[in-house]
Amino acid sequence: MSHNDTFLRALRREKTGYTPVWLMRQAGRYLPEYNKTRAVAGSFMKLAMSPALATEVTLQPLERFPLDAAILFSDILTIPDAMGLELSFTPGEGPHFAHKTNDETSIRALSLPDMNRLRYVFDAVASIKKALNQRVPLIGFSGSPFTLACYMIEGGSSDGFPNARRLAYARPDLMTHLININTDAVAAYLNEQIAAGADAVMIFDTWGGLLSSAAYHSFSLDAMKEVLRRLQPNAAGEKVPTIIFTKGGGQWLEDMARSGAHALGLDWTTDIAQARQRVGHQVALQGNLDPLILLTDEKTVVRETEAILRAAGGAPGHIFNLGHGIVPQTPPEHVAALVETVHRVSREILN
Ligand code: 1CP
Repeated sequence: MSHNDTFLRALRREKTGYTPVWLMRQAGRYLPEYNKTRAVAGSFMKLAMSPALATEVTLQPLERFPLDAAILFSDILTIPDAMGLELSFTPGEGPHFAHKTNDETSIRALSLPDMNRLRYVFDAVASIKKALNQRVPLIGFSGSPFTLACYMIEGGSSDGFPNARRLAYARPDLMTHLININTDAVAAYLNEQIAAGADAVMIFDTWGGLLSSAAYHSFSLDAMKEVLRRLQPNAAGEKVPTIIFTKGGGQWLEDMARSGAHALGLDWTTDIAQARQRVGHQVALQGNLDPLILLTDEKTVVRETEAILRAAGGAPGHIFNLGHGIVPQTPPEHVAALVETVHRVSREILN
């Protein structure tokens, strides 16, 4: 149990004195101290593969802002890297795989990676937990089976992932094979993070919203459901709360609410008051400020943050977050104003 367990209580839709807040990509390039540590490490992967440095950067945003959760510093693409695709990141250019899996031969050659190749991630979880010393809960995470497949098929980042979408429609059998392997890998990976001490886990389905509704259900949501079904209790024998986030998934919230997840992450295009009406009180909701609002001015940040808190209303089960990751140009003072506003205004609304 953490000293500040507001985040975990909100995930379980219990009453809290204020709305907890954490931010997607809260450790990252908008923080000068992150850029410094990354330069010392030499590359993103060297940073992620060092449990000591990963711990250092995970804690950096918590030293600056009174955030209510920490998130493991790692990346979703560690799994395909461990499958042998050889991941690298060049500054400003995003992820790149030396090998792609975009045809029958390369996809059939894939198999579940040895979890020992991902030991550095589980060691980072254990190291961060120790350093946090129960201050706030630690979130573990993975990409969704479909979102991982997008990067594996394109070999890196892409505008719209056309090859992944074409494969899903042209060769549903091959796509299913790839998704099944990723489902096994994601479930094993999250279970290791839970065993190492993660207090909650989140599945990032960044690209599920690119699919047709039918393909979203068969290639993304069903695979996330299967992962959730396979999650094991933690060392204390407790079920760990879960969050699923499909960017662009606003039209499927009712189905996502029946997935078995404790909470749904919302991007900024969904009205959070309407989302609550649609899903009722089955799940907690996490979100959903447009990250670009952090590039405006303090007055606008405060006004828009308040608007989301009021739209979320006084019901238990809201975790404040951005609708997607913080952009690198974000001034840290605007993040400070956001966190202060969430805590101050939600105390008025909830009490
Ligand atoms: O505080 C945190 O949240 C840090 C941990 C974290 C997480 C949860 C990082 C560090 N990456 C992620 C998840 C992640 N990675 C996602 C899912 C969430 C999302 O949609 O943002 C995705 C799609 C990735 C893939 C990835 N890794 C990208 C995006 C590429 C694209 O297609 O647009 C990038 C730029 C990375 C590198 C990366 N990962 C994390 C950081 C801080 C960075 C910046 C890299 C650097 O320092 O060079």
